[in-house]
Amino acid sequence: MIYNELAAFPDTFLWGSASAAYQIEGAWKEDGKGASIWDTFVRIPGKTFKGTTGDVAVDHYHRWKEDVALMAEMGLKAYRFSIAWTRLFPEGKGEVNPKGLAFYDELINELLKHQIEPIVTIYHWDLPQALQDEYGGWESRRIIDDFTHYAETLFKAFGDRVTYWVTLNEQNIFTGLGYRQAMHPPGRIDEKQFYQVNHYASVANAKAIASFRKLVPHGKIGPSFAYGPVYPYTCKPEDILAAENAEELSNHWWMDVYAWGEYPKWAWSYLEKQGVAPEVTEEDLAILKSGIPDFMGVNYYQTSTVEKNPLDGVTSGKFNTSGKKGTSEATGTPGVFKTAFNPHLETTNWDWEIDPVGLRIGLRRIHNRYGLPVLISENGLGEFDKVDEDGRIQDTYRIDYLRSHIIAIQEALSDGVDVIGYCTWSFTDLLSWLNGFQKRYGFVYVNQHEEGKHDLKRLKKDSFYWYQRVIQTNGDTL
Ligand code: BGP
Repeated sequence: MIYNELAAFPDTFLWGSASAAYQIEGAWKEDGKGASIWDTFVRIPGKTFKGTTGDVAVDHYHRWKEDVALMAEMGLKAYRFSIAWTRLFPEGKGEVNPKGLAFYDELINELLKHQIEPIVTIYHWDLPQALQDEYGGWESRRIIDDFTHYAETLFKAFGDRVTYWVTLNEQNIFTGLGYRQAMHPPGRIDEKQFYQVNHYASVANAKAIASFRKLVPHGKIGPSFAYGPVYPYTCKPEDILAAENAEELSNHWWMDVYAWGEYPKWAWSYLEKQGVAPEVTEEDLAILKSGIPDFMGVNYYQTSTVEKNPLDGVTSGKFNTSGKKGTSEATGTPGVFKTAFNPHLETTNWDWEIDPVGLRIGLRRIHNRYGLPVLISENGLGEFDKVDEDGRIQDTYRIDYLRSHIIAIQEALSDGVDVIGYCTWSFTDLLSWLNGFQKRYGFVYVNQHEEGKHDLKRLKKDSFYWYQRVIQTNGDTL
């Protein structure tokens, strides 16, 4: 804190919450929906926690009215959700499935009826399996036109009512886990492919934005980037350099391309020497420059602390997907950086560092480097929740987490950063991709577990009432 008084939240501030289609909808084969790469992947034994799937998820497809009623009761100003590409185009392209379109049309109208601003995510990882089978999905340049066509269909259908749009959710994560760690579909480890896939995704992102300008001239659009601001472990120059390397390779590699249509220089030359830089055409570069976003969407969960990594050092380490503290391992790129445990930060049971100051730092870095407004499109705490005998869920730890992050946003606003909204992750509990239903994020508890049958009942947690008050007072009462 460096001020006597913090800036107030603007009246237009979007107090929101977020979700993603695969994690909430269920109804995976209903009303003409096609299979996505996640529908396929979760069926491979050993890929998800206790083999959980999104076949039912939290059944939002059938309970969306009840869920929107809860949002209205809370007074939510904005709700970010994603559209399942496979509901609109079961095979990824071709004729639109009218039932898929109708589902989202009704959802959007219901939100607007309650003065809840819809924030539509176009792609939250559930690529049509048909496109993966036909040409390798993101591995082929052909994805650019199919993605743009899918996005244009949405712009034409909903652009009259939806102002805020998110193009790709966490491009860095779905490509990293999909092509570097083999933890997400399509489950590969191939560094060269990883960078090529990213390039096509960046071009698709820019092309969709360029088209948005024509189809929804008054709308606002941007990607959601999973930003983990990097700290050096010590003030040793070698560690500072490692942190610079990590910031450039893990963050600027995406954000520079979004905001400027350019790859960062050192990272490019390093990757070229490693023989893994993507193949890029002149036309691609022009498209990248033609699709600059209105805001940087940021999904913030934690910072990352790094140190020098020798040439024969650490590569990829284990992730904690069990909720047993202390089971994750350091990861790194030999000669470039490796992650280190930050002794100044508490962690969650999944070893995610809790660092609200890191959010302020990240917001300032984006503001200073790119001059773009920021939409915080995700932030939240995944924990085990317990339902008391009287049906109460006392998630004080979640309230503490969210409160400290909201204060950090207010500090960033006071620093001059233009933050347009805050979407917590998540509104209801939902399926965590690799951690099943036990890792909960919602304001609304959903009785759904990995084993046995459950009634999917919705219960308001203590945090529900807390956030309701935050919204009512526009952030005055935290
Ligand atoms: C982000 C994703 C979300 C969500 C969240 C929490 O990376 O955009 O879809 O899942 O992280 O992650 P997890 O479920 O792994 O705890």
